[in-house]
Amino acid sequence: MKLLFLILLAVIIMSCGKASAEEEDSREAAETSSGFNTLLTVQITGFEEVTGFARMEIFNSEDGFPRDTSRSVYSASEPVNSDPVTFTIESLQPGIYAITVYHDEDGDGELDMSFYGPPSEKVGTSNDARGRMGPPSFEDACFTLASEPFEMIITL
Ligand SMILES: [Ca+2]
Repeated sequence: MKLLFLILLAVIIMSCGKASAEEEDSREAAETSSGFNTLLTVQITGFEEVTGFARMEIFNSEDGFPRDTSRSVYSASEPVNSDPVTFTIESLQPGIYAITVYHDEDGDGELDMSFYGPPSEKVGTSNDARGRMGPPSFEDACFTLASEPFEMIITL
């Protein structure tokens, strides 16, 4: 039973990575042909205080995920006026993505880190993936954006 689970897990992880490589090709093809985008709606919930900003970064590979914002393919901020905060993204083509969000409570535009390492502001990741001794991996956080509108909820 445990073995079956491990095999299933391996297949899931492999399919995510494999699809990522294939998606790279199809995305390039899409860019040169249709330029077709898929509507992605992301709701962020779990704010402790209704203050500051929710900041989002979307990556299309493990390169730079989750903290190197210069490697992300999409960035957005919304003021936190309520819980949840909703992001509507219309500029992404079908592909494999992973999302990171954080609650920039003090509004300084940066994820504050505590003295001993981990973030002192709340963070969240697509699939609600959590790292054990650090940030979650792209493989755990990635999802497929197909041609149908897609909705996701991320809990901080
Ligand atoms: Ca901050």
